[in-house]
Amino acid sequence: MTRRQWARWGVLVGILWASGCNGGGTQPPGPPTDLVPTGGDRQNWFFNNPLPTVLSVTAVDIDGRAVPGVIVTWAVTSSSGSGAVSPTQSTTNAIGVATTTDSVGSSTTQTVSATFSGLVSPASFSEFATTPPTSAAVSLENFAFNPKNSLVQTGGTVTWTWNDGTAVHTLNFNATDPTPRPADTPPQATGSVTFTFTTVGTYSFFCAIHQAQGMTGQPTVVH
Ligand SMILES: [Cu+2]
Repeated sequence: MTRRQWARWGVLVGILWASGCNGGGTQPPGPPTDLVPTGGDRQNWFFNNPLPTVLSVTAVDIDGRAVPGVIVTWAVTSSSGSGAVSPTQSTTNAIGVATTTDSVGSSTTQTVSATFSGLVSPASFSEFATTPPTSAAVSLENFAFNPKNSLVQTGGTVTWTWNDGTAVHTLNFNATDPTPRPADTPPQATGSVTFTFTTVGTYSFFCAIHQAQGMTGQPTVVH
């Protein structure tokens, strides 16, 4: 809505109020007076990668009620090398929430602001980036993958090592995972597999024998 439409809306609310027709909790919200960060602040992630959680704000009126239809403008406010937000404008939904995706750039700290026309103090987000690891090791032991989750950059390697005595396990990848990915192994009690990941994404692997008991894991590959 434009500011003029908001003003008109305010007048309408005023008329309803004056006529004694205020519906308490069911009363529509007034014009927005603030943006409250409601998701995605203070993430720790990796240089030149999109953050895993989208940034979100909730527009509220003077009484703290969520306001739909507010056009929110997003901007990276830290210096060059700090990545980008997309889209740079989004509109609050039925529950007053607007979102954007955010990629951190080559700076260790990134700040992002969210505002609407006339807002005195924009909402502010701080995000942090480091270099992703180039290798990770996963041990098959005690009928589990340890650690369950690992992360490497593209061109990085993950090594799985069988360390569970005489117990046999397999390493299988989900058929819908990105490619290339490691080939499935037969059941075995010893050995290791090392794979160099070249495709960004989230993969999921499992032991075909003990999957139902939770013997699963997840490597994430980032830029
Ligand atoms: Cu197993």
